[in-house]
Amino acid sequence: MMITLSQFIPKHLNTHNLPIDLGSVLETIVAACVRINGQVRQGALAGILGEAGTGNVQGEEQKKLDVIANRLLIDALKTNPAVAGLASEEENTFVACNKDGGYLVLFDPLDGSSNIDVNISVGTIFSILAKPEGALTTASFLQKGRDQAGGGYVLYGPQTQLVFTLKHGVFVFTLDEAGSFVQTLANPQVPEQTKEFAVNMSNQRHWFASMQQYIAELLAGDTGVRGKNYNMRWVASMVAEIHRILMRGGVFMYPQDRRNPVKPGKLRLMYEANPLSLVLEQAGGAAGNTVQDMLDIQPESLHQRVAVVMGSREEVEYVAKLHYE
Ligand code: P6P
Repeated sequence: MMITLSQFIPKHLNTHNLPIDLGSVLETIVAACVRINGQVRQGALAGILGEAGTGNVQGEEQKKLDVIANRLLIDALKTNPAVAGLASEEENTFVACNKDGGYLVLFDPLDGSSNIDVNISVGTIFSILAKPEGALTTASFLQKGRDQAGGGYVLYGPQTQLVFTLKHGVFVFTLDEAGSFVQTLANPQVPEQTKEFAVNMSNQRHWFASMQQYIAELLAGDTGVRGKNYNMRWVASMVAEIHRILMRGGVFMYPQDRRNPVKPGKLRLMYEANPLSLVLEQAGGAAGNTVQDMLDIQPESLHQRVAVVMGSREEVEYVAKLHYE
């Protein structure tokens, strides 16, 4: 008998003595994602493909669906009294919601949006933090990834799937034809070893030496020091890559680039790397920026970027060792 999300949440909260409001915040995020799913799957039929004609704080061209997804999440979260504030990849500053709320929500409303117009999987990534005592400021959001109350994503792929953790395991739900998320997997575990890596090889000449060495060893396969052949994937949609890794192992990297040494990486710490790292660690995987565990990084700004290596523990630790030597 399949259990729906609305049946699962109260049982999970009760089993692990988690606050009711935490479950309520998760349900609000998920309800907005069901609406985003409806928009994503209409695509051209709703005239919502292509550029919005606006840019975001990242200096990126916004897609129409980026703007739609962002608005759906903000409008939904503002209606939940448990949400004190939110931060979005698409918003320059945080957005105050309900002054008595106990939680903060950070999100990338539509990750991988460069893939939207070519019908490749995209996703929503979310992070839930407890709101610290006192006035709501940007500093309220700058909490280490290990202190998240929860995190996860919705993948708009061949199936629409919700994956999340409230720090007591990872759970996978699939959206059914009636628009309900039904649990389809409990506690997936990331295989410790892998033969599959994901990186954008076109940047290879711009990486630092230790990353170039690591990838060269993978490419050498069974003729090199690693002694086995590797396969490669690159979807250019982080949610899709991380979901594949959660399901069958692998390692995903977006390394620092020598073209801009002051920029630590492309991906964002607070609403991409941290929630996905929490899911992977809860599933036995690992995540870091090649120098320290991702979840131990002390954030300094809302939109800060970070180098990313995440997935099967053996590979993440191997990369870190190369960077120390
Ligand atoms: P590139 C999408 O824009 C994203 O933020 C991640 O989802 C994805 O892994 C990465 O950037 C793709 O970057 O440089 O290959 O386009």
